Amino acid sequence: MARILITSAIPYINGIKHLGNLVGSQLPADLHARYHRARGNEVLFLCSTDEHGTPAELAAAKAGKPVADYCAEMHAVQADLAKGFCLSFDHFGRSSSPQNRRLTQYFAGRLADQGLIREVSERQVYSHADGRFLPDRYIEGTCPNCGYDRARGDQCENCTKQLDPTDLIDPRSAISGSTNLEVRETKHLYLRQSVLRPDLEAWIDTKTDWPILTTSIAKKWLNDGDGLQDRGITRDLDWGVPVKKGTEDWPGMEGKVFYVWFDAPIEYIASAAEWAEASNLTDSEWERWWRTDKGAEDVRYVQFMGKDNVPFHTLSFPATIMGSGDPWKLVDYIKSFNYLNYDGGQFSTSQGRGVFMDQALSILPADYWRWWLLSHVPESSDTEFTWENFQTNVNKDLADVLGNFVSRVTKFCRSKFGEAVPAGGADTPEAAALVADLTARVQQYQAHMDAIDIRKAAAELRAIWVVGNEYLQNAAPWTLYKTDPDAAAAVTRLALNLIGLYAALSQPFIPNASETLRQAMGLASLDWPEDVAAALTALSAGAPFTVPDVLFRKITDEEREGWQEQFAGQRG
Ligand code: B3M
Ligand code: ZN
Repeated sequence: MARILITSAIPYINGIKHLGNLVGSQLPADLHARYHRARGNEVLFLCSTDEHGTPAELAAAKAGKPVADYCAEMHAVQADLAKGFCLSFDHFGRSSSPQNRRLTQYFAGRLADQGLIREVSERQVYSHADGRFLPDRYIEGTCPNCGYDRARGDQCENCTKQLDPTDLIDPRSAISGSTNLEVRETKHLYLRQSVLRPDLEAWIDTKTDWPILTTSIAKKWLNDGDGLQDRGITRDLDWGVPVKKGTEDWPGMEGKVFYVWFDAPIEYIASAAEWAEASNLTDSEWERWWRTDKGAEDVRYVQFMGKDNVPFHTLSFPATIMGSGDPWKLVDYIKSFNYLNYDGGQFSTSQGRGVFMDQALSILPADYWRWWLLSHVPESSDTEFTWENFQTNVNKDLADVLGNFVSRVTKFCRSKFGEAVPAGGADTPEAAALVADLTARVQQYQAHMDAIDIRKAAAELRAIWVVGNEYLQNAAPWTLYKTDPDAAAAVTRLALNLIGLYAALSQPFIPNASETLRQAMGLASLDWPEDVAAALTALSAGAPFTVPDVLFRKITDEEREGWQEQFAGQRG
């Protein structure tokens, strides 16, 4: 049994996420977690909300709430939506947890002990109109790298370059819009990433199996020289992890907090500690996932994220881990994604453009979204969501192919043989050919799932559904029944067993439909078909079943047009 640690990039607390966010981290991570659990592996799947830094402060100010209250409320909202989408986190933590505070301060202390922190008297942008310093997202301007005119002080969304506020051309305050800014001196801690550059480069060079998207971004910033400049890890903000050296005060750093991108990845570890506490487990139970001196040697650690998060996960966080000198687990595989666009433009949280998680669930159940999003996940390039494509694919794949198969088989059986698996008849050469074909296809499906080639896996799963339809169409038990009821019974028995097979194989993609099918087929559990031939005899003659309600309904043209209109503007 393998042990797989899975983390999804932790979503910012500043509002409900859109489908582009969902498909770029949490949803594919869930697919991977469900698949490995189904294969009998031991999985720890963690996510959290990213609650510090300027995104949280700005959103709370906009909502007119104290930031701690705002974060608590939004965490509950996001946790609820995660449940709605069947995201099977073992724990959904909070980066504002005491565990993360302790670990973040601990790591800073370790890095300081190793001589990897230096104090820098830094020039920071101060806004006269706002009466405060403007770190990170509090400031916007033109990107010096690509010329994008809405780059933020921490990173350019357009070219992914990590920035400092003073890098921006024509800067303005994100709070007031004021350009009456002044650069003032303030003292901050810098992580000496430049010292760790050779180690990071050697480590990245061993990752020859990683997606090109991941390694190309890592190498770009590694070789640019820029990506590995020493980086400020503290900020002049109130909200965040107070700067401490382990448990001790840090002279000169009073009133400052750690930078959100310093503490956010550490929350991956803290989330495991939160999980142990919430589950009444000892520390050694989470440490066996995270410390190679305490059992994590054989853990495979996989991270999921959008491409804009890659520099922080390939360089900054590994620098924290390596620099600590402790035996923490480094990531084994980073699956990163391009962007999902919305109907001719970008999804945008700040502009309220696109479909957001709560809205999606209010119009259709989770499986419809999960299927479309995962089968169109932006793996090799950016992808576009259009309502036409959504309607076409959902209707075809889910309603016509899978749903229709289930409905025909169960209804036919009920009408001719009753609501139990029929006896009689013998296996035919066609049935044997079907088993051979499916055995090969299930192998392929597993290979794609193992490799996290999600689109290929979805295509193979769809092909597996199609093969069942073709078998049924050719065997035509409704005709056969008139001349040879026994032979028709054998076909029907096999087709009912196919439903059970589909339920097990489809569970990582469409868990609710799978559960409906499991119950309808009277299966105690959804066992992975390690042996396809055996799986197709799991339901033996006499086993009762029920005809499930419509598994997937079709999206009508009127609905599609209505939604197109409803989601054309900004979110209200
Ligand atoms: N919260 C950015 C994002 O949601 C950031 C990810 C942190 S992962 C440690 O895209
Ligand atoms: Zn740029």
